[in-house]
Amino acid sequence: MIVSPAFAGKRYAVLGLARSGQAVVATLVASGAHVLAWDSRDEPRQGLCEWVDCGKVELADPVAADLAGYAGVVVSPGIPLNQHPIAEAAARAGVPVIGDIELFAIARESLPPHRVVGITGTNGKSTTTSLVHHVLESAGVPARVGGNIGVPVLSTDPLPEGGVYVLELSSYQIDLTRTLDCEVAALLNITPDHLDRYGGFEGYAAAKSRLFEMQGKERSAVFGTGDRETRAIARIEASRRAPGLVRLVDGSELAELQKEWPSLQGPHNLQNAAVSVAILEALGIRKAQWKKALRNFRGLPHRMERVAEANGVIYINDSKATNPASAAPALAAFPPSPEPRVHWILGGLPKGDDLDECAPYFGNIAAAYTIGDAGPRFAEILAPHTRVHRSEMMAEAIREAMAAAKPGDIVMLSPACASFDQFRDYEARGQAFRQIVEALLAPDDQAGEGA
Ligand code: UMA
Ligand code: ADP
Repeated sequence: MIVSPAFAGKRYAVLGLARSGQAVVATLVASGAHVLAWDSRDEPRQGLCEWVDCGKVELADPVAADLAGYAGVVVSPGIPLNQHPIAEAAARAGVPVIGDIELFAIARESLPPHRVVGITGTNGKSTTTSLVHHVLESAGVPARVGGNIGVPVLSTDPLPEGGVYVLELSSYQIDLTRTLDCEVAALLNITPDHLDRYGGFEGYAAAKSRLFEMQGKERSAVFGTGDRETRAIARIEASRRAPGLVRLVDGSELAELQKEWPSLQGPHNLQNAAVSVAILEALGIRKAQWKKALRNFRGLPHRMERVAEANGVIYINDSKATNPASAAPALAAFPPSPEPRVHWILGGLPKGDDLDECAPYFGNIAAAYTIGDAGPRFAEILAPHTRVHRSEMMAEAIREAMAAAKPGDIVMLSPACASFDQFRDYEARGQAFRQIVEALLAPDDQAGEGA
């Protein structure tokens, strides 16, 4: 856990006691701060004493408290500040509203000398964050991941001198951060997302650009080139920094190498790899070091994860592709050779009524297997283009795909939908895919009978 004398004796209110809020309370208490904490749900309030010395925490709603004299109100990223009364209560008392990443920025001064990489974007953040981390570790540089990837940064153990914190930052987290001066900051892409929190696309893009505005002008910045908004932010940043500190990468210089990276296939992963390499070079990692490490990167679960290979057929779990825009690059990754070879399992709780983003790659599909609520609509869209099996359930879809696939084919779950109609979340859906594939491939098909 990260602690800092910078918080000692100060007062903080903490709103939201899930993963990031718990790490915030633990850090502040261990650093000697006075903490007022709250969550709108009973459960996290009642469970407080299980993870912190609750004698040192006052439980009360900061919206109703007198916040005069507080050093900050620390809000969880999932709390919608555009609607929540805490914003006004804090403004009335003249207290800044911040998040866990800002506390980390404040604590940096008392940590051993280190560097911070901040990675944001609409898609590809987790992959890029873990790839940068993997290469740093392979090169012998002490490194940690933290932030939106699911590891609250304050819960990580401080790195020794020379370490690098690799932070995945959502726009919500950036909104709550004021002074994080990343040695290297990166923006992969911006496409419409989370618009309910920003009153429109412009507000969302502006939130992302603040990561770069917080950097000193001697710092490095890396940008993808795939969309207009990202390029516009890159231009502004290039105009205020010395030449060479801002890099725009389109991946073309790495395209030849991509075939050597089994876990980084598809055009989206070329973007993620290119941004990662530019970040690593800004940190002083040499080509010989990153080239080797990219080959043995294993990828993250549920993102084009190769879960099995049998009889010349590859099984891929891309359960994290929860909308057509993120399923499209997965389809694009497997062009015909010479026949179409993707057996595409898709469906779930739909986010829209079409598959327009995937349409350019319909020619890559050998057959489609539809499941869940979106099944009937997707079957209707795909029927003119390919053979469609209305499988309804995941196990049936896999069974049918396995029977149809020939050596050289790909059986891929890339659902283009949320999972909540049939599964707890995208992770449970990916897990189910893997388990069913493994069971059906088991030598005497134990699962085939009775299971
Ligand atoms: N709460 C209140 N009052 C409210 C609303 C919520 O008290 O009015 C409480 C809830 O009861 C709950 C807590 O606030 O206990 C929720 O906090 P949270 O949603 O921020 O959850 P955390 O577990 O702290 O997770 C957060 C990030 N969550 C979000 O941004 C929504 C996690 O990103 C992140 O991994 C984690 O901190 C560690 O840094 C998740 C995410 O979904 C993966 N991110 C979005 C995305 O990727 O699209 C941005
Ligand atoms: P994030 O953390 O930003 O949600 P992930 O790395 O977890 O991103 O990838 C989530 C999904 O988004 C993947 O399954 C993939 O289909 C898609 N994806 C990944 N990288 C990109 C990218 N650079 N551009 C577009 N889509 C991407």
